[in-house]
Amino acid sequence: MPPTPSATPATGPDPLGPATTAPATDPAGLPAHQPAAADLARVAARTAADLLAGPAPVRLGDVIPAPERVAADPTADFVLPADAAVRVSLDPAARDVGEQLAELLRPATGYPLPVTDVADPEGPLVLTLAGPGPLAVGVSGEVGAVDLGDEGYRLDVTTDGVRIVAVTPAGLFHGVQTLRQLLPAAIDSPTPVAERWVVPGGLIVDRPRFPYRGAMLDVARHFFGVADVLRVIDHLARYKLNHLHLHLTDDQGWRIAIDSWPRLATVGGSTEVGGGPGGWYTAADYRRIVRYAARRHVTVVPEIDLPGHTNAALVAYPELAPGKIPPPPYTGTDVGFSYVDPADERTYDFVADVLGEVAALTPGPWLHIGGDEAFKVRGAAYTGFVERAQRIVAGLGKTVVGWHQLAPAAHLDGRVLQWWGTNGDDPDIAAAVRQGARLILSPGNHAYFDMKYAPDTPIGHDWAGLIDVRRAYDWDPGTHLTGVPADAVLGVEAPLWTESVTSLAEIEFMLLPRLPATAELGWSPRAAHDWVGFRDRLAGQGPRWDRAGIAFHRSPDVPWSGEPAAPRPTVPRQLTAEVTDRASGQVHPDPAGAPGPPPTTNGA
Ligand code: TNX
Repeated sequence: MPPTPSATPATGPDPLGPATTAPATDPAGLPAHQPAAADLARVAARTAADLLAGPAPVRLGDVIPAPERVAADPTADFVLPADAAVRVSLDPAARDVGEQLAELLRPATGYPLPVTDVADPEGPLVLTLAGPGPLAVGVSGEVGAVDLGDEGYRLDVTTDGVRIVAVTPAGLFHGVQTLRQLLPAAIDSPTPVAERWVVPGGLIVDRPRFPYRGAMLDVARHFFGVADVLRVIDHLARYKLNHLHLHLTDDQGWRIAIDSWPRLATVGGSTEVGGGPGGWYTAADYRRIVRYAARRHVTVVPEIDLPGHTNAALVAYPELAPGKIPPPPYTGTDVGFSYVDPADERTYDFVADVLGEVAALTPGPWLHIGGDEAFKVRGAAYTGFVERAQRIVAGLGKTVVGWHQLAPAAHLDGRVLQWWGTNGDDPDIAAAVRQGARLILSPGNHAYFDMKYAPDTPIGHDWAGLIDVRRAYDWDPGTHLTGVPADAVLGVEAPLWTESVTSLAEIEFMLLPRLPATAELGWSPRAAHDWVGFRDRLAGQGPRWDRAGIAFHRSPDVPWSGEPAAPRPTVPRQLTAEVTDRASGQVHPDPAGAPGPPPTTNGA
């Protein structure tokens, strides 16, 4: 029951101001005189406000990824007032997080939300950078000290306001994403909504399980413009994913301008799967992506796939091809047929020039050199090539990342292998880890979001199986690989290959709702793993995506509630290409029966 106006505590300030006349009451409590019209209006307004009151619609723990510790206090809910300011520590990066909080809240609330670094610890929204070291916390009666580390945060909600404390701006940013999910779903509306902006009371202390949490977008099979990539970064940031891996080159297209080898982009970039026009990023485009990501505390990991998956480069520069024979452009979906000539020194000039330019454009520490499915470069020719490429990367001051096929090449300090197998019993990987390799886990049968959800979902492959939301969620990066201890696992990544994905709506359909599963595996403590709880929290994201106009798949294994508040975004077209079953090497005609690529000659 909402409280009646007379139940308002006498001690608290009346938000509607004092009444103009204090009405006398008779012994039965009825007004002794006819109230003035102004008084009636005041009571009506007050009653309406109180009717809108009530418990917060979101519970403090209803967050993805699940926070490490949550102590709800239902007596401490906070309602954001229209005149709130965002107060931040005197630090440019912290201030920018405050600006981003205001930018997130302004459209739906319509509130001005000025951002200031004038201190007022009592203010309604306060973001504070604390010094490093353990922070005293008391959650659920348990008192202790927690080291928030590079990305952790503490979020306190009391009736007076919301306070987020972190050691780094990244931690503040993650706290802001939590706050966003604690507000009613209408906060994702792009236009003002009449809503009581209530945040559930209590305390959250949170930090990630793994330092690397990411997604990959293949911009080579189909090209996606800068705006699409920025929108994907938004989705990552919302769920505290902190790496965007861009698969920039493949047989069907070369997507980044390289000054010293200009035809890579102008010639190699002009094709894509299915014969479309392709495209490529200029250095300015790429910098824009990197900057946008960095503001959201997301690091870009560029991949130049070598020595295989290079047909587009060979079309542009036949001198790199074996026998210097120019290949025709390729717009199908086969793999494993192309390679740069590992026996020619010119190839290493190319590798050094390309990796040098990409490294110079990339502030993050990683440089991904691919290494997968180079079926025609075998044995010593392959390991010799990889070892030289690894040394080039190290010489540029970057850390090598490569697909797990790199494992047989000699170990290089710090190198990271990205595992995409489907069987966690892989002795080569266990051996590489014993030599010091760290792993990013992208199990094909759990994290490959180019796999279909179900036989009848319109786009995607199924060579690694069908991946519904539960399958995306039900695995443990800490124990997934035999002989690989959790501390060798740098983190998780969900790759989205785009042979069958042609638009932003299709990217979103494939990523959502599975991407939050990867995010939770990478961030939340294992003890928080719980399918039913996750499924129910995930259902709460649906109305947010609807409000934001995001085209997600309404997976039947999630209890989505209600109908969207805004018209649903376009659903993906029916698949128009054939789907290659990589495990069997078979090509399956798509149900729609459209002409497809040539048959696969090599299984993975
Ligand atoms: C395997 S995983 C590939 C890609 C394909 C993908 C399709 C990996 C490193 N290589 O070339 O696009 O399967 O699922």
